[in-house]
Amino acid sequence: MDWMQKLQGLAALTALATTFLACDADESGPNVVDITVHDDSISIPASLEPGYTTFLIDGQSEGDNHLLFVRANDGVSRDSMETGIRANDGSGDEFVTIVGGNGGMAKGEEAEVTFELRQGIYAVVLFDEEGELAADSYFTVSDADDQTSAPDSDGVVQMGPGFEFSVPADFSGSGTFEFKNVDDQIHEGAFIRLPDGATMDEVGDWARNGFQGPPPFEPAGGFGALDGGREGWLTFDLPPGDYAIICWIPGPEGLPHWLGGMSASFTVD
Ligand SMILES: [Cu+2]
Repeated sequence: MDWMQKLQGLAALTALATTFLACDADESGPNVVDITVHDDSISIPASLEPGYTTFLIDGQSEGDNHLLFVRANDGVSRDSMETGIRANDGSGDEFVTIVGGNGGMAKGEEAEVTFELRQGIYAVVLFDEEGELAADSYFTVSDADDQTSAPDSDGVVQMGPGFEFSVPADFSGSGTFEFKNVDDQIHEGAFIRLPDGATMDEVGDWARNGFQGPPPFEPAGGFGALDGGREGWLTFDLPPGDYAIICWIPGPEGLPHWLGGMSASFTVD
């Protein structure tokens, strides 16, 4: 083999390697991070890579295991963000963007949610049933190269415009769905399961009466809050039953958006 053949061989190998690398980058999918929710703390790595990130959330709190992820807006320090979050009076809202989370779920349940992280300072926050701050953890996202890609999706659950969900016709209680907030305000896509015979009217009465007493439904996960214009993905597999996807975010007069129409019922056979 002369040097010309060797060079051609090398060029072919390089082309092959480049193709493989391109495929890899294309099919890399999201980074994966494990999180455990405890009663008064949240276990999460202190530093993460940027890009699409799947959080596998292990709910070990006696409460709702309902996490909210926020990113400090550019120029906001970690201290300012922490002070705003711990005040828990809405004063910190201007410091952060709400980038995702999971719907409430019972102890022992797990959630799989995906959204995009970019360089910056983040917090993950847990509230108890009374809306008090139960735990907050902070992490940074580095400026490493983003090698990830978005997860494969079975369809899109659109939130908004206004108090409205658009759910795909084949939405049947399992798969990976993109949750896309096309509105200019915050929404969420929480799942609730209605026990046999329970109705959404009863859930509505419970909410209008100030959320007194045990809720007439079971929390069943779903996608947590997202600021307007953002998206995330939820991978889920629900047991058979009657469900609704609803938005609990308070609207006019403090009543949740779903009482203004932001709910959709579905059945898992
Ligand atoms: Cu909403």
